[in-house]
Order: sequence, then structure tokens, then C-alpha cells
Amino acid sequence: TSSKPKILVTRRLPESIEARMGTLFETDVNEADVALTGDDIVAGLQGKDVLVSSITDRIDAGLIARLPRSVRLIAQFGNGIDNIDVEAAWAAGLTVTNTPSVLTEDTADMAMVLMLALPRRLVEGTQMLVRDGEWAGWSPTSMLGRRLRGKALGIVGMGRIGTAVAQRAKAFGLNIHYFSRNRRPPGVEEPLEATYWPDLDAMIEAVDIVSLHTPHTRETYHILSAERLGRMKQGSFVVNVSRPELIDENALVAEIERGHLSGAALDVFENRSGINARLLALAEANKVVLTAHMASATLEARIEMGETVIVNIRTFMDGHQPPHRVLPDGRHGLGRNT
Ligand code: 8YV
Repeated sequence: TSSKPKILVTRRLPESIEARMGTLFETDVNEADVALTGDDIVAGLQGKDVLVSSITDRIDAGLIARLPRSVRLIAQFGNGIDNIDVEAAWAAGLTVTNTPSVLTEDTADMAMVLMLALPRRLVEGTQMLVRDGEWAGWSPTSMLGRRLRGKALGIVGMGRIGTAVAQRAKAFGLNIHYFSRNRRPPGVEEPLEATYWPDLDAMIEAVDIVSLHTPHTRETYHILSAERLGRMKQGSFVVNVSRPELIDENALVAEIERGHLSGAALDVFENRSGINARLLALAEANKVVLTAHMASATLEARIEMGETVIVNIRTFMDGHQPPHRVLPDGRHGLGRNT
């Protein structure tokens, strides 16, 4: 038997990452690349030191209690850790790590893609061209969208990703507003000319676009509640590249259907096994733009996430504190799997 750390990787990772893991660790990858059940995870971890998890693994207190004693580290491949009960992991003496920062910029880019897609009718334009005979050619009044410049963007959660979105949006001429648990330190707001709102309800009423950039926790579950969606400005819209649980999706659909909101651009969905049929109908009507949980899905980000996982494992196995340890400070919930 080798002295290399023994790891179970629950999903396929980019080739170069799997190859590197294969040389550094005794690596067992779930080649099938479909989400493992709790029983599969427990069985696969027999005699192993590390679980390399993804958002599709539900690691709740019950599963943590059943993990083999040899397992000491849960190294999440991802930024969000709402699939892991971090408190239960800590109570069981397990260390949890994640991969922040490396996906910030790509995720912020996708927020801009989605923010522009609705008012500039991106998907509709493509559909019109690909559906034979529907394009009558250019005219001064065809395919008119609405200008983004000058609109007010309300960012909910001004952390790494929220700030990266604000920087991009500022360059597009949007006026930046934000709500965050804590006001950002001096130096952040000034270059963005950003307005801090200590009261989320007040901000919601004042902006044209709401973009969500907070983790999913007990406190942020349905932070865009039916009540808040109702308070949004007539004709405003929502962007979500974060977690589906942040929005009361049925209420969002209802507000778009009745014409109060002009639409939504979503990368994540409450019912992950089958997207809400009313939401799909709204997409058909070009009121919403839907993407497939791909805001951080660039090859570069995935490789850097893999490298971060490797650093976390090596540091931990060498007996040091891994750089991206997640603290049991309540910043977790137990979301359903993607
Ligand atoms: C991934 C993400 O799709 O990091 C996150 O929180 O949502 C995405 O990067 C996922 O986490 C991969 O496990």
C-alpha cells in the first residue's frame, strides 16, 4: 500500500486535473459521472482519506454520521457549499474546503450575458433567424430592445462575485446599488459610485434590475419572496446566477405572467429534475432566458477549481491548515441537488 492520500472524486473533472490527481493521490473517480447516492459515497469511501465532492452530492448530517472513520477531509469542487452540512462535518471532526475566487470573474461575465440577453433580445434574435422564413429583413423598427445604460442595478450580496458584477455593470453605464449584510469598507463604493442600501425592501423598490450574488443559507432562502417580488418596479427584471433557493420561483413566474415584471434571466432552477413548465412557457414567449447552471462553466475555471482542490488536499494531508477551509458559521443550508 502506498502512502499517497486516498481520494474519492464523485464527478468527472477536466482531464488534466484527473491526470494530476492520479499522480499525486490514489484516486478513485466516479467514471459514470452521474450523481452518487449516499450509499455509493459511503461504500466508495471505505479506506479513503478524502472526499472530493460537488454540488450534486447531498452531504447531510445523516451521511456524515455514516462516513468511514478514515475520512478526514471533504474537499468541495465548487464555491457554494450548501450541499454540505458544514456544522455536522465540524462536529464530526471533519475539515471542509471549497474553491472560491477562481470562478469569480467567469461567473460575473455570465451575469452580464444574462443581464444583456433580455433587453437586447439575444435569444429571440437567434430563434427568428433559425426558424425558416420568419425574418423579413432589417427595418428601422424591427427587433427593438431596450437600453441598459442608465438603468439602476440592485446587487443583493456584495461579495467577490457581486463586486465583480458591479465593476462590469459600471462599465456598461448602469447605476450601481447594493444590499449586503455589511457595508463594504471605504474604497469599494467610490470607484463604482455605488449606493449602499441597509434595507433590502427599499432597494428592491428603487431599481430596474435585481441580480442575486449571495450564498444560499437559512437566512437567504427565498430572499426574493413573493412579497418582495411584488414590491419590485413595474417592468423590472431579475438575474440569478447564484442559487435557485434565493427566489420564490412560483411567485416570480406569477409576477412575469401578470406583466408586473418584464422577465427574468436564470442559470439555476428550484426543481432541478424538471424545470417548472410555466417557466418554460415564459421562455418560449421570450420573457425569460434560461441557461443550464453554467455561469462558472469555463474550461479555465474548472481547471483552476481542480487545482485549488489539489492544493487544499495536499496542504491538509501535510498537516497544515488548507487555504480554503470553510467555517461552520451558518453559511450553509441543505439545498436539493443540481
Ligand atoms: C459549479 C457552482 O457548477 O461553485 C459553485 O457554487 O455553482 C459551480 O461552480 C458547481 O459548484 C460544481 O460543483
